[in-house]
Amino acid sequence: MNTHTLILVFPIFTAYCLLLALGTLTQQCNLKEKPKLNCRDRCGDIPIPYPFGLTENCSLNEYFLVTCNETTHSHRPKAYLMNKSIQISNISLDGQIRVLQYIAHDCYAPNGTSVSDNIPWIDLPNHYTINNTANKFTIVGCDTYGYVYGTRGNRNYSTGCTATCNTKDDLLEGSCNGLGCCQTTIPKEITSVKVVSYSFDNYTDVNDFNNCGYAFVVEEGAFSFSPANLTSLRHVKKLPMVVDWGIEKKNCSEAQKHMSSYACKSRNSECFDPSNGSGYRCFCKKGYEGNPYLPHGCQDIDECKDPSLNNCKRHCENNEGSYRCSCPKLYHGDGKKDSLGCYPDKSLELKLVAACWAYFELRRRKLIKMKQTFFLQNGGLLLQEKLMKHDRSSLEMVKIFTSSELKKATNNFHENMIIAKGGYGIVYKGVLQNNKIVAIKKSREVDPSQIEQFINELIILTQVRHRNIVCLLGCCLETQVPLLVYEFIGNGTLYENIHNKDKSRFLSWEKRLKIAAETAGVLSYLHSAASTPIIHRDIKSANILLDAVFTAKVSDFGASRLVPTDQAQLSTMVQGTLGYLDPEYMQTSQLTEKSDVYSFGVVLVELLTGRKALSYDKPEEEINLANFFLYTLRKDRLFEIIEQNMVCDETREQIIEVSKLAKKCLNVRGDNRPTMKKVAMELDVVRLGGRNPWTKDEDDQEEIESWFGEGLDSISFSDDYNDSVTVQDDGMRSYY
Ligand SMILES: *[C@@H]1O[C@H](CO)[C@@H](O)[C@H](O)[C@H]1NC(C)=O
Ligand SMILES: *[C@@H]1O[C@H](CO)[C@@H](O)[C@H](O)[C@H]1NC(C)=O
Ligand SMILES: *[C@@H]1O[C@H](CO)[C@@H](O)[C@H](O)[C@H]1NC(C)=O
Ligand SMILES: *[C@@H]1O[C@H](CO)[C@@H](O)[C@H](O)[C@H]1NC(C)=O
Ligand SMILES: *[C@@H]1O[C@H](CO)[C@@H](O)[C@H](O)[C@H]1NC(C)=O
Ligand SMILES: *[C@@H]1O[C@H](CO)[C@@H](O)[C@H](O)[C@H]1NC(C)=O
Ligand SMILES: *[C@@H]1O[C@H](CO)[C@@H](O)[C@H](O)[C@H]1NC(C)=O
Ligand SMILES: *[C@@H]1O[C@H](CO)[C@@H](O)[C@H](O)[C@H]1NC(C)=O
Ligand SMILES: *[C@@H]1O[C@H](CO)[C@@H](O)[C@H](O)[C@H]1NC(C)=O
Ligand SMILES: *[C@@H]1O[C@H](CO)[C@@H](O)[C@H](O)[C@H]1NC(C)=O
Ligand SMILES: *[C@@H]1O[C@H](CO)[C@@H](O)[C@H](O)[C@H]1NC(C)=O
Ligand SMILES: CC(=O)N[C@H]1CO[C@H](CO)[C@@H](O)[C@@H]1O
Repeated sequence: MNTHTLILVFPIFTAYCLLLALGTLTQQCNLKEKPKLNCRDRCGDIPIPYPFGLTENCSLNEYFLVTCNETTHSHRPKAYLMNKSIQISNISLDGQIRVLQYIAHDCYAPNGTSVSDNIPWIDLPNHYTINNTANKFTIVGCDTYGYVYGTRGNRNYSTGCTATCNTKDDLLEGSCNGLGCCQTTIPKEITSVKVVSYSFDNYTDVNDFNNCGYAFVVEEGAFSFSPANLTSLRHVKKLPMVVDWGIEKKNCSEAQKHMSSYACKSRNSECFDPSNGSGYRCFCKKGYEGNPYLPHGCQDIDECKDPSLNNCKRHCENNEGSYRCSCPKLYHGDGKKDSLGCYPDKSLELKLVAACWAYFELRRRKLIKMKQTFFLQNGGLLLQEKLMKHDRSSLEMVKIFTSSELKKATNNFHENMIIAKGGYGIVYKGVLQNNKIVAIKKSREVDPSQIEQFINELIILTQVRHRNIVCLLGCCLETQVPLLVYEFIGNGTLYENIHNKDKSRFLSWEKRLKIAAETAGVLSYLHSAASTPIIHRDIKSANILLDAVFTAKVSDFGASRLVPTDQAQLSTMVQGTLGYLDPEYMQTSQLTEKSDVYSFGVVLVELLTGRKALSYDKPEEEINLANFFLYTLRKDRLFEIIEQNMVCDETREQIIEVSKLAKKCLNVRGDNRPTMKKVAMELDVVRLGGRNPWTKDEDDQEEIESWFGEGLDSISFSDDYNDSVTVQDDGMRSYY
């Protein structure tokens, strides 16, 4: 694109980007429906949604009038339906209320005379019926039977059950089928109930542990029988019962004939035909939520905000009443999770969007002088340059956070929020506004080389997504030092989990094997599957994070390098961590993916032995774990250094296999080390319990000579490993 075209297209970009910005603005200005003007919408802590109301002008009609009694000082305010004595504990717009109803009790003195009893009843107003599936008639007692009487229209119904027991030992917690407790369903669509409890023998036989019987209609799930209830119910006055409500005793088609009185006021509401007894109800249409009884009550649901409401893979566009899956600008496909998804689409558009973005960066820098300095200092240009070079819409995946957002999340980078400190910087725990917990990495100093590492990590992590790689959520470049925002991995580093005695107890051999296999898998992926091979360069237990189920998550790509596909080797400044560092790379500075294999070998040994890669408190020959491990292998003393609590008959074979594999990874010559792909495959084979088909013939021959204290030159190697590998390896070669 030459400068000419740029000048032409920029105004168009401006308009385009402004439109995008406006789009998000209108979405944010979501008008929330308020209750009717000047109407209170609660009674104490009970919400009172329209059509219910606390005054006549606030409720749809007298049937939805709620009386709030706030005069009792010692108790919370109580809500009553109309001006009757029906107490309400909850109102649901789905057409139900919860009513607190008295329970019947019937109590006797030890000599068999009645002490107290009551027969409560409830008579519901029009448009209310007792729900027959959500409630159960219940009897509690050991010498007890009882009835529930109900009326529907002018018909009477009654049903009942019997609860007895001889000793308290007969009773079962949570069981209500005749022993001390019985339950039965109630007739449907009744509008009034009366409950009565009777006794067979005035509790004379069971008086030592039970002298009362109880009867009540209760919401199923609100009462679970416990033997203690034989006495404790004496002090309970009311229990909840579910009551259905509707608007008028009409069906929908009838109600719609009189629009002025039709209660489904919201444009996006639907009428629901009545069940007998209660009237019709209103619901918000699919894709909307809110109060269908208010003119603007049903509001569009933003399905894109909640991943469980949409099935989009990446890009979700909300619209009135529904949503649409699409692909970001540089992708094609339908964006749905289960079908095509999105595929990268390298086209001219990519360059246009990149240019648009660059243009806005330029503008922003003109406007905000402070942030500009930081942005530049923090590698903003470098980022732009790399993003453009890598021809990917990496921007899609990375959110640009504002500095204030992250300041808030970390309580202004408070000390208490620090979860890790290292040479690279400080990692804080942060809580974003949506309560999502994140880890925020902050460079220690304004050191250009460190900042470059940050940008490097940013670039790399935008190129790869993998379940075993810590997920980068975004970055912030407008602070003095750049900040990277990651998903929060809760269970610490592998290093802590191995070397902290309290934690290592939980790290069984099985889990260690899983972690090893997952780490190998992801390294194999980075080396081969990713579009441009990536060498991590700093594999160590401290860079492998674990989540609550011990899933490995490789992190810290600050030192990583993208290897151009036409170059298998890359000459770089030697970087890494002592103890894990590939000795060959240390000598030659030739970076290949085999350096990661060596470092991974050290991690394997760490998992096997529970020892640190370098332990200066040990005798000299044991300081370097890799060397010491190879030494013990040679002396056939492997099990002397294996973490003891892991060794048993079932694991012994696997431990030997993994040790052999570690030995191969630690080969001083990179060429003789297996590829990460092969390591991953072998670990999988070990995990699945099978014998590895390509290792069985080479055990006896010692392929690695000791090299401590000696120069590399004086060592000879056998190449038998390579012979057995080439066939398996063909698939890999094609990537390079
Ligand atoms: C109800 O509204 C009418 C007219 O708006 C008003 O005259 C009346 O006082 C109101 N009643 C109550 C109880 O607020
Ligand atoms: C509120 O409740 C108290 C105690 O239950 C009762 O004495 C009082 O009369 C009630 N007030 C109203 C307005 O119903
Ligand atoms: C409420 O009580 C008043 C008088 O106390 C009565 O006139 C009115 O009819 C009652 N309303 C209902 C719906 O029962
Ligand atoms: C009231 O009902 C709503 C909707 O059914 C429910 O979410 C809420 O937890 C209930 N509140 C109480 C106090 O039972
Ligand atoms: C039974 O006991 C109650 C109180 O325990 C007493 O008031 C009543 O008189 C007694 N009745 C008889 C018949 O003993
Ligand atoms: C049970 O009590 C009732 C009322 O107190 C009394 O009439 C009846 O005789 C008593 N029956 C027995 C078996 O004690
Ligand atoms: C009774 O309650 C259940 C559960 O809440 C509900 O699914 C059902 O529709 C209700 N019955 C009526 C007639 O409203
Ligand atoms: C229903 O019971 C009530 C009293 O509980 C009684 O007055 C009425 O006559 C009964 N109706 C029928 C149809 O039996
Ligand atoms: C029944 O007993 C259990 C256990 O003591 C208690 O938690 C529960 O609240 C009781 N139920 C009622 C309704 O009193
Ligand atoms: C609604 O009710 C009217 C009268 O009760 C009846 O004629 C009509 O068929 C009903 N419509 C439906 C859809 O049930
Ligand atoms: C309403 O009642 C009538 C007559 O009792 C019955 O035929 C009909 O099925 C009932 N409708 C519903 C929705 O229960
Ligand atoms: C720090 C932390 O979250 N530790 C947890 C690691 O995982 C084990 C097992 O799931 C938990 O018991 C620890 O609390």
